[in-house]
Amino acid sequence: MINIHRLTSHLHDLSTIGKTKEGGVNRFSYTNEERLASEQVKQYMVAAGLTVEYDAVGNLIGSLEGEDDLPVVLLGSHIDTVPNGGKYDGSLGVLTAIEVIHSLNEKDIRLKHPLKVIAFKDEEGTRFGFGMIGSRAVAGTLTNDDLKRVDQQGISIEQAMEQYGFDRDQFQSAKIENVKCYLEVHIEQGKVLENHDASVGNVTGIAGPVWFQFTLTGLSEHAGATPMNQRQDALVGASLIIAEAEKIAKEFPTAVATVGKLSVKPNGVNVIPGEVTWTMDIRDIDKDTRDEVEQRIRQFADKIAIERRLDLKVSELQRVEPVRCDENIQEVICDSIKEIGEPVVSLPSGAGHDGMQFKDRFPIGMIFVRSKDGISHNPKEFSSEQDIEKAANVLYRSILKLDVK
Ligand code: HGY
Ligand code: MN
Ligand code: MN
Repeated sequence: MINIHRLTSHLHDLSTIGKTKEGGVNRFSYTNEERLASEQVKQYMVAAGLTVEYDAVGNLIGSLEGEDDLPVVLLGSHIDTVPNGGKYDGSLGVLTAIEVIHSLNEKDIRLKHPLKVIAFKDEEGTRFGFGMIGSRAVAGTLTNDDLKRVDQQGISIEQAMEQYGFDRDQFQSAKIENVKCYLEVHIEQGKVLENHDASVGNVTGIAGPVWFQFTLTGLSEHAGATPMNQRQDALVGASLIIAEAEKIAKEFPTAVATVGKLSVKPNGVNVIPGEVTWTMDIRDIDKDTRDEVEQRIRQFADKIAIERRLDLKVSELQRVEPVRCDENIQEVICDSIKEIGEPVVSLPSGAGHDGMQFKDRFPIGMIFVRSKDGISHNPKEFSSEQDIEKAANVLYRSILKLDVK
């Protein structure tokens, strides 16, 4: 079916762009590393027989005409990364989709539906703390306010777009109409497939993340001269809140709460921290559960702020609702997995993906590839060539099945 050697060589070559000394990858949106990576993927798309363009926000889009004038099937993922990320997260989905089309074209297999492969801009949200810019634009849900989000240097998304050569006033033209469905191959980033000794999986739904920034402000004072019972220590307050967030999340089987970033001011050994800022990522596959975890954490934070005479500010960075994958597409994926002689494992995704942005627009489906030890967002991220080949062939078969549905 597909040419696994071509696919794995593309994966390897792409992973060298933005490579870190720890063997990970740094590729953040609207940066030079990401531009180089996009241009490399563009070459793969052209070689596969796709007509390639950048849309108004910088999504890289490879298009293949269909035999008939039918709604378009969207494929893709992202090539931006988290800091020091792995080489499979996102990139595998983009390159696998390109490889499937390359193989279809090599076999002169013509599809009735047009296809588009998209490398979505900024799925991770690493630079602006606000992710899925590209898929929001394609869904038509990106707003002017969204473009005002800024990075740590104070550069806004719209400024970064302009610097990168995109006209921020055209961003609404990135919306894609008349779509049949969206399909994405992605690494699982967890241990479920490994625990089932399965190479590939059918995704039932995607947990929805809500991201907050908490800022606690107390009083910076002398660490030696200030008695313990007279302090307004912002870091002790933050620590109590963070520890409680973990306890609350643990009460629910599929809920997660993570503090990924934290900064202390003035950050001196002999100074009581006057201000602490941290992020909180809260998720669940069920919206009501996620809302309950969120409420309880925020109530506890309010309590700590009052008790310790601290000022608490909480700002929401992004809120993405959990989404179910389409039943028909799941059936197609499961049938394709059976056809290649693999066990069918269906599982939810704890990680977020671009497909969530299409929740109210068109049906989505996802194919997971086993992650070794469930590790991801880490240079140790790994999926085997055998598992990747199976997932690519499941995508190949699923596209053919959906083309006649
Ligand atoms: O945060 C996520 O779940 C994804 O990696 N963007
Ligand atoms: Mn990721
Ligand atoms: Mn990803």
